[in-house]
Amino acid sequence: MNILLINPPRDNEVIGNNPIIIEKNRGVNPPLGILYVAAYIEKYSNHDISVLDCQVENLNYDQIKDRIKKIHPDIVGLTAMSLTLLDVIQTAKIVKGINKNIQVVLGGPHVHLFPEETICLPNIDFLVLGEGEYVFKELVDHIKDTDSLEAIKGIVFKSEYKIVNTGLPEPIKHLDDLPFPARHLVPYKKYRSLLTKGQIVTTIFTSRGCPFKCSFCDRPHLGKKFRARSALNVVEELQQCKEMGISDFLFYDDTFTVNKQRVLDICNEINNRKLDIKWDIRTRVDTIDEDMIIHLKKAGCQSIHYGIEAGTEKILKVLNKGITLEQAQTAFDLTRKHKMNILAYFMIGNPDESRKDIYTTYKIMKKLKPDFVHITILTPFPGTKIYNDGLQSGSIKDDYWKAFAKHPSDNFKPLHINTALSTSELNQLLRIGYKSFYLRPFYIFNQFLKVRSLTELLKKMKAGLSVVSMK
Ligand code: B12
Ligand code: SF4
Repeated sequence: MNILLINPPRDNEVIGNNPIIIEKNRGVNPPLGILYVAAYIEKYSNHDISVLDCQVENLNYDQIKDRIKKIHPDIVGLTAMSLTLLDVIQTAKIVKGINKNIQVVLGGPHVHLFPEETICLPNIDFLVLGEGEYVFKELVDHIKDTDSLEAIKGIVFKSEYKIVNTGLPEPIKHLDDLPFPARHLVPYKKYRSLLTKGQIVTTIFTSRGCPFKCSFCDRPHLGKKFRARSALNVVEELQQCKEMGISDFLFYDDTFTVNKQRVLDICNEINNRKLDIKWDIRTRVDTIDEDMIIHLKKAGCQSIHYGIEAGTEKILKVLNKGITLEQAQTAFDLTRKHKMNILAYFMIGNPDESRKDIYTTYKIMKKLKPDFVHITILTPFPGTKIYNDGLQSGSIKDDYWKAFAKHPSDNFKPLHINTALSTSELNQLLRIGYKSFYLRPFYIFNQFLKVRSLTELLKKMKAGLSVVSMK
């Protein structure tokens, strides 16, 4: 079989409740999910596999059509998130327009949340639920043998007049068994990030699943159980990337520091191999300590991204964040003490949040002294506790995500959930938050003192201008 996996473009991405400037200025990261699936197929089957990342190649739909025609696939796999569904559907339509016998398979978080709705959309033949590596290989091995499909756990398809859903697959137990993402199948030198200083960047996942229960968050497809790769396996992947010319890494684990010993082992192994890499991590203020920070710093970790979300204990409780502002202050002080950058995430428009609460959050945000902040208006995602509670209590009138999954339309706009403030008030408060943080003379002065290159200066100026011009 000739298999093509596609990361669709972002032309019709549904924009949440945030100014486009925030959503679009993210840089382009490798589509790790399909690169994992591709690596597995490449290593454990005789099928031909290629990957098309329409985002990094900046392809329009005509160009995508030409590329698919050239590759001549028998099977096309697409990765689907709820907000990217329109581009997924458009790409599937192009595939079937080229040849209706090409089998279209969808995977990713959206299909996991809405299997029945998604399989009924036009031009879709199969869904793969949960983690795709094992299940997709099983599916492509047996795709022509329709009688054996029902025995494959983790797929959804239409059979005569019924929908067959074979149920969720078991989470992959030993992540070390998986081959590293097939970065060589995409133009990996093109991935750059706003957060690194203009170098080639890649993302890496060293664990799957987050054990915490924040009410606004759902990573439906990777499960709640924290499953980690061994330190040696992680550093092997870093070394492989280094040999490909990649030295900058975004560790995209939901919470990198769940297991302290593993963090220390990864850091020590990076140092033992003298890898000389730059990286950053995402974690929580209650799963980190000074020992870890010292090790991280020594191993080249440059910045830590912390989700704080709110500056009042009241809203932290509503969000079930499970952290205190005291823990936040301690973690930030320690991170700063060891001269690492801090990016802090905040949200406004949370349930039960008043204007006064938001101003308190902004006060705390400045008191914590992160280097950068990322503020968004809370979008209740499908599958989250906040969304489900809203539906149950009636504060969310209709299940609008389900309706969108059934009939995706380009005028869909997910609603915010705060009843005290209107959308325009929240937008105005968001601008106030950004400007009050980034446009402080002291802050600007400090940032310019830290500039080390012209590229960095230009990036900072561009970022600054986008804050000034936020409408
Ligand atoms: C890194 C990341 C990004 C990166 C890179 C995205 C990318 N192309 O990979 C950036 C920053 C660009 C990004 C952007 C967005 N992201 Co994002 N992102 C993530 C994050 C943190 C990790 C993704 C990842 O690499 N996972 C690791 C791999 C191994 O898992 P995976 O990608 O899910 O893939 C596995 C399975 O899903 C499946 N699979 C996936 N695709 C396919 C395809 C086929 C054919 C098959 C068979 C299987 C399969 O197999 C894979 C291997 O097991 C997740 C959270 C999370 N923990 O997963 C959010 C997440 C996926 N993002 C999310 C969202 C909403 C977005 C945005 C829409 C954000 C926005 N606008 O606010 C944009 C959309 C950008 C776009 N148009 O592509 C949501 C999706 C929720 C949903 N219901 O769909 C998540 C779950 C975060 C959340 N809110 O909880 N994101
Ligand atoms: S917000 Fe972060 S810590 Fe909370 S459940 Fe989601 S990934 Fe885990």
